[in-house]
Amino acid sequence: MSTPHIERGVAATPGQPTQDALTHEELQLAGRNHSMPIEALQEDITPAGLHYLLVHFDVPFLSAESWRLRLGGAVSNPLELSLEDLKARPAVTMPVTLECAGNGRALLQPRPLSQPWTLGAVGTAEWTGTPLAPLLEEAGLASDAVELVFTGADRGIQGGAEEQYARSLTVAEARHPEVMLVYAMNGQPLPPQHGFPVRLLVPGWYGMASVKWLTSIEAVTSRFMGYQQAVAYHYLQGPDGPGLPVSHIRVRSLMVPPGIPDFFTRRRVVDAGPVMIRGKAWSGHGEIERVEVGIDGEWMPAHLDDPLGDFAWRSWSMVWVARPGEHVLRCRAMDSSGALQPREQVWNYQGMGNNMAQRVEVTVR
Ligand SMILES: Nc1nc2c(c(=O)[nH]1)N[C@H]1C(S)=C(S)[C@@H](COP(=O)(O)O)O[C@H]1N2
Ligand SMILES: [Mo]
Repeated sequence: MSTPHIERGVAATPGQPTQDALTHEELQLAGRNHSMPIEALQEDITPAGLHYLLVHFDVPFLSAESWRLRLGGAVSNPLELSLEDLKARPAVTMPVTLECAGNGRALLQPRPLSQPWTLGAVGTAEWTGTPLAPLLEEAGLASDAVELVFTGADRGIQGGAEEQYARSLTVAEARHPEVMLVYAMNGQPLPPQHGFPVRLLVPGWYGMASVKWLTSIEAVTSRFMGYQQAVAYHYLQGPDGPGLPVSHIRVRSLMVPPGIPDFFTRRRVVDAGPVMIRGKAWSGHGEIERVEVGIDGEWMPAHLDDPLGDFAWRSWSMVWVARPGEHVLRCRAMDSSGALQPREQVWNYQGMGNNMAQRVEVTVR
């Protein structure tokens, strides 16, 4: 692990690591973009209002009537679709866990300056929409098309570049059957902040791939180099890239902190005796195969419930007989690729893919 260069007492530069107190800029982002309250992990489906939220620029308020999706570029048959056109197509409803690639960023030392997530940048909604692959088929991708660029209606400046929010997928990635254009969340039209009227949903990938307020899909014949694709969302050791791109969600588990919280510190207080520890585990690299709970450093297997879906978190539980005193609870999951959550996180410059085993300090009385 390389030790990053830290500057103190200078104006905040996004992406720069810091050990200073939370900055005004981070507070501003934290107020706009909220976590899922961690106790909502007890629900299989996260109510829309409790689902985490991340908006880079401003929420665009779009009209369902005048909204159109253009599918063009390197295609033989460009399409222009209304919301009614999409709703008339075959519909699929699926529970999908979304997690922000920056989840856990604020726990890193030093802290990369950006949205300062602790652990709650995750949620699982039931999304309804229509699969993308048949639409690509209808549009007739040119034989030299290599990627599809998905562009949202929101615009802003990041890293000095003024752009619409846009991300790409390779043709092969975009053709996966689970990739959808979704127009409903938990049975209701998408709320404005979650992409009304239509967003892309890329199950198994970190959230940045699921472009909200989608207005255009363009087939391109060379790799897309937009900011959100080529600069942001990379595993880097310093400001100069390129580094590996962030894509699928790394295996992670979280528990509902037991007992009751202290208001200010959120430290937990639990009564002695049997305590049911529960939580969720998920991965974009395969099924969850094992969850372990660590009590003061001793790891024990948790019970796994049946999976909720191929791209949704899985419930787990374990009974802990709590004895009076101070305790540290942790949890970690392993997926079918063999990946296991680390006990300590390897630092990276943008604070991406932090899946360190959660730590919950508990006082048993
Ligand atoms: N158009 C657009 N799409 C976007 C974003 C955005 O700012 N603009 N944020 C992305 C990121 S980084 C994440 S983590 C998810 C968050 O989705 P949610 O707010 O519905 O939870 O949306 C992604 N799609
Ligand atoms: Mo994100």
